[in-house]
Amino acid sequence: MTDTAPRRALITGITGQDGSYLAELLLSKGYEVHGLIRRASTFNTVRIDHLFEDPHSPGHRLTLHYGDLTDGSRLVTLLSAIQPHEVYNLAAQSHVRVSFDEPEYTADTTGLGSVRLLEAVRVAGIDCRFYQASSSEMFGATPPPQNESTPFYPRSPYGAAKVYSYWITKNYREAFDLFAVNGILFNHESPRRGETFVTRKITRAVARIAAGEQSELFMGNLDSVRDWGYAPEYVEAMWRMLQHDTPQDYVVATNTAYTVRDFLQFSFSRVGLDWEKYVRFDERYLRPTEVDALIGDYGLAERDLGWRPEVTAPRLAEIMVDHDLAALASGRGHALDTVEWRA
Ligand code: NDP
Ligand code: GDR
Repeated sequence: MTDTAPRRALITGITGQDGSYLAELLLSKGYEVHGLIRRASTFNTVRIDHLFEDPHSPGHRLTLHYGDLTDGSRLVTLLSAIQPHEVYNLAAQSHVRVSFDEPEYTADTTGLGSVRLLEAVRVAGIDCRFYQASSSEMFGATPPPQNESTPFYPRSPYGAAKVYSYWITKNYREAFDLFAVNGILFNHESPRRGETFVTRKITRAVARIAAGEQSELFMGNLDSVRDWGYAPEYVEAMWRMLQHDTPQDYVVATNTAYTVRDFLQFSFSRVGLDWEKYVRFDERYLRPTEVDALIGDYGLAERDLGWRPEVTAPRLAEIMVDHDLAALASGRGHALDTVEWRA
């Protein structure tokens, strides 16, 4: 390869919230981007459709490949064919509440999926840098603030699976001298956030209530404290971790703390409504074990990577409500829109 050839990246989970923003970032930096997508009976690429290029067109830089983190041999053939310089493992069954319903599948995808991908890198003999999407959920019951030295105490099958992936990534770094890092990201949101995560569930409901299309919003535990950041800023931190001189694990957070109740208040007040008039309790949204408080400390990422966040929960709620209002007004209220990037 010559110095002028583009760098190649493989993103698992490219159809998800983070995968779509990361693909945009890497394409904007001149990368050739390859994404792993799951075969589905309907299209599942709505978050990246605006990036799609006809594979017949010369110079196209985004290529999608069918595959699955549960299919190890496919990962080997894919890595051998692509020969990426950077691999970002973002794929996962990422919903904490759902992980209690599907613990074994969550372990298979969110846990074992990571070792299948690492092993594929090793077996295929790829000289690449590897990013693992680790999570603040690993801290679970350990009180905040949480940093890179905080002990893990997962409180869900999802959290436990992510702890496995964290350690196996670290083990491949130490055992095989692989440049493999864990980004321990706290909750991050955007207009592309999945509709069953709490922030997006709230902002979509606010838009629908403001438009007279919905009258109630059923919620679970409003007392949870979270450190919510903005997804486009967080994918920049992922990329910076792989450009650093040495492989190192980093917390990515905003160091701010708000409750679910606060996020309700920020979101409803954006449209001049009082949230208490609309929100009802439904125990189906409670978890068997809850993570009460996650508040990060991004000091190491700031020192080593020069990364710092700008958007925190109050502004995030405005961005998401404004987007969902616009989407509803234009008849796209159901969609995970990428409209802000099409403009
Ligand atoms: P999403 O749920 O939006 O995206 C998950 C992605 O994983 C989707 O592309 C999904 O594909 C894919 N996927 C799921 N199962 C498989 C599988 N078996 N094989 C291949 N692909 C699969 O997650 P986010 O973008 O929010 O998060 C990205 C990663 O970061 C996840 O690993 C998540 O656990 C982790 N994380 C997220 C945080 C957050 O606040 N967002 C915080 C910390 C960590 P499909 O579209 O087909 O379903
Ligand atoms: P989380 O995000 O579990 O932190 O995991 P989620 O938005 O699902 O929940 C945040 C908090 O809100 C409470 N909550 C509700 N949650 C949902 N989804 N729906 C509700 O109706 C509701 N009512 C209250 C929850 O109990 C919880 O305390 C996210 C995911 O993106 C993970 O993949 C990621 O690893 C972590 O963030 C960091």
